[in-house]
Amino acid sequence: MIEGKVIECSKLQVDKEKTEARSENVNLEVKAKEQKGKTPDASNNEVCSMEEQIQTLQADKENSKKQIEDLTNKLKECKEQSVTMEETIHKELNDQAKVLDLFLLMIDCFPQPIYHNEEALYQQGPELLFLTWHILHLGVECSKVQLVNNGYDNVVIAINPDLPEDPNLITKIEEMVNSASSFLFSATKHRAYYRDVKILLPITWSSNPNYQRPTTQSYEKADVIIANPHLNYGDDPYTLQYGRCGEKGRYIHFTSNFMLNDSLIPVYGPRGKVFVHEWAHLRWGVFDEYNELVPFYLSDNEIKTTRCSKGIKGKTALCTGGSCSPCSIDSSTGLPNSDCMFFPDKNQLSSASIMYLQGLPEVVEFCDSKTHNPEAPNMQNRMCNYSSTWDVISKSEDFRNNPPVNISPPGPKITMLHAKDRVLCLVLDTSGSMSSENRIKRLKQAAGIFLLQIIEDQSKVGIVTFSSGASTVSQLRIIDDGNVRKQLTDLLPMVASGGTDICAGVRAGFQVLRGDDGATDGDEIVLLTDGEDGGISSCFAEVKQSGSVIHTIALGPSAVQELDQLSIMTGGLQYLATDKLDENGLVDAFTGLVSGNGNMSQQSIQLESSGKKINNNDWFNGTVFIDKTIGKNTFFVITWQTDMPVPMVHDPNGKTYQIQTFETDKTVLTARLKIPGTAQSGAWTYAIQNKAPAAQVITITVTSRAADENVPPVTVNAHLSQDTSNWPNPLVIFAEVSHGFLPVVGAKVKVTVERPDGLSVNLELLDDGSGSDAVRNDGVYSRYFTNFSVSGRYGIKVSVEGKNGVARLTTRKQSRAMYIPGYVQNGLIQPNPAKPPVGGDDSQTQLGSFNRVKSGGSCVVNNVPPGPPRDVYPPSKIMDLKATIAEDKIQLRWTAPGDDFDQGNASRYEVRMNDSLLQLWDNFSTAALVNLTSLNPRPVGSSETAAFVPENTELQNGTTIYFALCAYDKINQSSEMSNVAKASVYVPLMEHAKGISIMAIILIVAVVAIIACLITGITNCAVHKIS
Ligand SMILES: [Ca+2]
Ligand SMILES: [Ca+2]
Repeated sequence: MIEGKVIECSKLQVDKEKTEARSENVNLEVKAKEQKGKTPDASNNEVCSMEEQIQTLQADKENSKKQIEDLTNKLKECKEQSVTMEETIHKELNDQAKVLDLFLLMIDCFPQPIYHNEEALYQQGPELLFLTWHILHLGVECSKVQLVNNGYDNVVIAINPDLPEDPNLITKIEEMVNSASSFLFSATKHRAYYRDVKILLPITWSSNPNYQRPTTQSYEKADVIIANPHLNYGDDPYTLQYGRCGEKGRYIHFTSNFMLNDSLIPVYGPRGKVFVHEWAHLRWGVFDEYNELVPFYLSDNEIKTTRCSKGIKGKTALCTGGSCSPCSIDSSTGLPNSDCMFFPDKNQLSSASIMYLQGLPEVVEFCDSKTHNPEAPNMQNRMCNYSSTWDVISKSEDFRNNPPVNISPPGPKITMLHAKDRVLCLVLDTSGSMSSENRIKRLKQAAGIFLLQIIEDQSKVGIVTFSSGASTVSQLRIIDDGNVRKQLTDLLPMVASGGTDICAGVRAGFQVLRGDDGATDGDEIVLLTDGEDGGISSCFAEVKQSGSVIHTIALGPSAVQELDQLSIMTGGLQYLATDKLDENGLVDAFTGLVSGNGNMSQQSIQLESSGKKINNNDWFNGTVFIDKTIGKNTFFVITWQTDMPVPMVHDPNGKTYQIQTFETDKTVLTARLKIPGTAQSGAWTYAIQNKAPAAQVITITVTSRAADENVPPVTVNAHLSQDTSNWPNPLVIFAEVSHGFLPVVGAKVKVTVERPDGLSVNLELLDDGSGSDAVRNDGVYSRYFTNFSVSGRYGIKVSVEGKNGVARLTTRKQSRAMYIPGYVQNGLIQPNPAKPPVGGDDSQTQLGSFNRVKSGGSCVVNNVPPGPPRDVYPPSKIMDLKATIAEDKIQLRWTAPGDDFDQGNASRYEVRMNDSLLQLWDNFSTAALVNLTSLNPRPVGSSETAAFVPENTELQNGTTIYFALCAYDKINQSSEMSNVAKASVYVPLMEHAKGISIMAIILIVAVVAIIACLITGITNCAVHKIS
């Protein structure tokens, strides 16, 4: 072991020493809990439902107060303990055994948010608790799907409004769900089936008395989307999955051609089986076991197909135009040349695996620990640490409380829901505190932008205000022309007084929402408050019953914390708007409130949102790029504090819009310019001069809509990994940048985190496949956030800038069902039609320069300890280690992690090697150490290289060495062990035959870093050829 090592760098989850040591602590804990008799209900493990439990607890104050107190006290105790422990650890660095024990105690304390089901975690054993540290940023968005008594409820399959009405599509979906349900039941070994599935039909389809109204379901939150991509890239079914192993994905996407065209069944397999393949990506966070970029690998100098299980038999061949020939071998690598494909036998003896070839008739199981192929250079091994898919699936939350049952599951109940236009009520706080910080006026500015620019045509909108009581300002009005928008804006409140009764406002809002059809199902409330209200939980039950969605906006630092529970329980958005005017948070909240119906051409898009304190006679200048995908309904809105500034806007052709072309409102302190027609694409500049005698904050907001209803605009979806959190759990900030369904890569994504202490933190989100970013170049940009100062609400704002020629479209490469090239039947290869070439190649669609700004919502973080921030975060796991052998040297490459996950600078590395992958994985700490003492870690995101001549290992033909490393931070906290990189020496056959000495020839070696490079999509990473 290395001197001074606190935390052993190894495969933490199966570390036996720790497991045993931890068990004792766990037992003590459990006993203590039993004595107290205050164990939280362990009946449901779904995080969402835990949150609901908390909500219920909060609602039922009598019973829950004590429980919450107990839990809080325990956490406090733990944290106090942990401070002491941390200090002790530093003192006792040399006593490794003691240190280990202390650390184990520490992890007892840390990763336990109150809402997490502690009892269930303890029962699962220590490794799970340890895992929670890493997986707590579970899931990308909280789907409402639940597995209860072995049945999945509330699975939503939504049809895109662009698809023409087609009853056959409904039939095909029903068939798919029915067959998937029984297949799922057998694949999960009698643990799960689909019980309740809802198909959400678009508003454009004709109505039917059998269709029901949606409640909290929407296209945007659906588990499965049926839609046609704007650019044709084929019909591969895929899951948008960007979490780590075991984390949920966002949605499954099927094209209508996939659903309707039966000629694709031989290619992907029966739809029900494909659905289960994708469901495993979505629900349990497992990955594909094939690899189109690395279809073959060498094992003991034999060519193997990248697959799971190894029991799948077939032939390799090169097939073109229906005729097949044997594959040639690349003499430099020993691997088949490109275009060589593996054709599975139609009939197999092996029944695994669904994540490899779900289409084969005999494949009905996931690879488990017996059938798993840990050698295969695939995503599953790389992302899930060489665990089998079934190992990951069987440990998922779903199956903690759903043991196998001996029943024959009933067929799924399938309900049709018919989407409708938005029905929405603004429920606005006018209590006395709203007069401070100019809030009431700012509310009128921001809500005005919502009513005039954001809310979609044909929506119905009402307005309610509340203070000590509630009053209805406007019943529902249909937004069918500019006049209604204007009239509603004029009704926005301007006076603030009285107390804060949020529930009175919500109830009055429900009353307004009933105005059209007597019901509140599927309707929306936008609830804004700045105040404390002890009675907020009194309407939680009513809210849950209402079937409506509540979006919350917390204005200022004092808004009641339980406010967020209303949005969490209804699946609404939650925003923080601080009083820092230059952040423009209140406007960002309102501009984020767009429809989730999937009709992108209707949606308003925010391009710019910024503010600045400008001195007398100084200028506020900037540039906004309007790209070709947008331009209709383009507005420039300017706000100020005291005196109207003088704005000017120049279009790309040099035309200038002067103050006279703005519509100004000196009472609400707003000037609005509407660009007629479709705004010219290109660079628009603005210049605003402060004419006030003193400095004032001036803000600018630019919004627009799609230029062409058939071309989706470039959009950003920004969100946090969690709705609520407990220190020290890190948050992960995500931004998906896309054009239709295609990822946009190469954009610059900046984020501002507003902290409750009033300070902001700026970060850049990255799409580089390191740190929190699971997949490189997938258009999903992310970063850890650990810079917590005090408990309270943290708000996120994301700005995306695309530069012409740098930002570009790409295709999705991950989490797809495999396109099967053909089958072997009776010894003969029967090829499927060749996969159609992917349309819309990267260069075809020029995006040009673009700007987007989007609020990423907010998250309440509790239990942040007082005092200066403590370092409890190790470097993030290195995911991209690659190894190559050149001559007699081995070269390693990876991306540097930070001191705290992906922030800062790690302090040292520990690199180890072994000739067995599994030995290295299982016993990292005892594997041979590579001496790299001279290597000082570079800043996070830098590329690191290390070259060395291995000691005691002769590099000869067939030699395979595996490498892994850990990074340590300044207080010696270790990252998880990296991916394992493989380097093999392959001597070209020709040279070998000539009898040339191995060490004498130039060995630029073969299969390298396979595991690491799957994601990069760079082919030269796969095979290094002799030059
Ligand atoms: Ca990414
Ligand atoms: Ca650290």
